[in-house]
Amino acid sequence: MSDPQAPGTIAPTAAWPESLRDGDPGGSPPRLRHFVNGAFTGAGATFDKVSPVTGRTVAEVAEADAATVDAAVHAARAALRGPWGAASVPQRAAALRRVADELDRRFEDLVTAEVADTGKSVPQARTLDIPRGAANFRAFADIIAATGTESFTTVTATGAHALNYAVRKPVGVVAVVVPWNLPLLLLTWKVAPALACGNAVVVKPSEETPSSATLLAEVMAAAGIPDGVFNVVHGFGPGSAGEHLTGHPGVDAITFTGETATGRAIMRAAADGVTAVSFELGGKNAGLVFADADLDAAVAGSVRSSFTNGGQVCLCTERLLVARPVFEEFTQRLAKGAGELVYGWPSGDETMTMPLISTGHRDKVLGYYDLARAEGATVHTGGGVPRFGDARDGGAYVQPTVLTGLAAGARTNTEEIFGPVVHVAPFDDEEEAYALANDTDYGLAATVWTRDVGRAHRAGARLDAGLVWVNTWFLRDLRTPFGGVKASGIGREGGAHSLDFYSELTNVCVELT
Ligand code: NAD
Ligand code: 6OD
Repeated sequence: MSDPQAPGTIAPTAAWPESLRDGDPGGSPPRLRHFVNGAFTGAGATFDKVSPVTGRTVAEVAEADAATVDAAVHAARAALRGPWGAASVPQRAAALRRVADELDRRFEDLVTAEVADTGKSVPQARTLDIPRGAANFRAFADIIAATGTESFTTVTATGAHALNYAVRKPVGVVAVVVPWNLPLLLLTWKVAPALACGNAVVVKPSEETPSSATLLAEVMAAAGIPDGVFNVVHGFGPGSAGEHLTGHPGVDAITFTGETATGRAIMRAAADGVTAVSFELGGKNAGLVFADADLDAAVAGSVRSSFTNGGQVCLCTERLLVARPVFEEFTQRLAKGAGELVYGWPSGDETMTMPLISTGHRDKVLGYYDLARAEGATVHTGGGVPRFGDARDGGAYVQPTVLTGLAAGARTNTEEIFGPVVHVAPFDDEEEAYALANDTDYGLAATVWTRDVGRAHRAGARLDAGLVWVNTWFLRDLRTPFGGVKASGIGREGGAHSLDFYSELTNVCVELT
């Protein structure tokens, strides 16, 4: 019997929109191009994007050289001198809503593109990833329309009387550099507020996930966003599009999501131009399970927080700290839950896990599985590579893995792995739980499972993290501050915090007497 989820049915070339195939409907891999000043362009060097599911080539992608990046930055600058630069807040909010509507219209194309690039399941792409594209644009249309600026009536000791008020202006040309784990979600999370504030953007998607950004360019054009306001350059980081863009003197601000080490490199590049940066970086997030927790919810929530998207979410829990009285039962049930995650093909309705983004990343994660054993860990489930006996054996899968027995300072317990792996350790009291959770260079997110309402609030105050979820995980309100402390980031985005990064405030002081 033929498998309805066999590679042929998930291979993108048959299903991808014509525009991604560079006029070749014959089924050869699509050629993805840059989008500069309202037109697709891309002669010159290319690289292959391969499927994490099968290892087969899914797209040939243009790689931007310095001249292409320069053209994109200049197109963005020119767009700011055109109608976009003169657009009012209601006009920009309306433009964002048109983009959201167009994203809804292209919803299934975007699902196809995202699944082809990442190997994530179609159900996850439909429910988690792709809806956030339109949601990000609608949220920032609402936020910019509803946000005023501060004003003060000033009376000085000498009797001067003045009105002070702030005018919000775009920063200018914003470079948007994003990773591969939630490609459209993370890209639009930055592009939407940047455009809401009247900027023009040059985006550099990850070399691993070029497709949804390319489709977003089509969406922008269809929504009537003027040429040059949204530009896409494809390529790698060092010595390629990423470095050309973040080191370009015409860039006024850089917003970046990715590894902490990359953040350091971009910060150095930004120093010359004293360019503003907003960084959403790595994590080694803790989950705290107290003895009074609803254990069913804590186990199910921890399976979700550690293994969603193959553990490739910056917010994923890699360190679980569990009250000693429930430690054994919790660990056993967590390992059972992890072992029961269904691999499937991405198009399968029941599929709950996914490959890692590449065989290179798989090898890094497997290296940590080996290191954990060498550091003395007990492996409760996983620890290796699943075998399928079909085309997925050419992909980048690893088994969801639950570990115990590591010292708090072990490398496996301190370095971000970014895969489906979690270490579980016991604690004896609340103080010890906070101390262990905070004993990390990172500080992005923490999750707390407790029925004690006082402890829920104490945890929020005591945990060194930008986000603390209590009895839930990755529940988002786009108006709230999002970002990390310590090595997990610089600044906050979300709601008014995004507006503060993507705009400049000029204070105007008018003498009234
Ligand atoms: P990465 O840092 O390797 O790459 C991110 C982007 O930066 C890519 O587009 C890449 O091409 C580009 N890049 C790489 N080197 C560059 C350089 N020197 N100059 C300019 N651009 C460069 O990260 P990744 O592997 O794509 O993503 C995984 C990482 O992202 C993890 O560390 C994860 O925690 C982090 N992340 C953080 C958040 C957050 O909100 N804090 C969200 C998602 C992912
Ligand atoms: O939900 C968001 O807005 C967001 N920035 C999520 C980041 C997830 C990291 O992988």
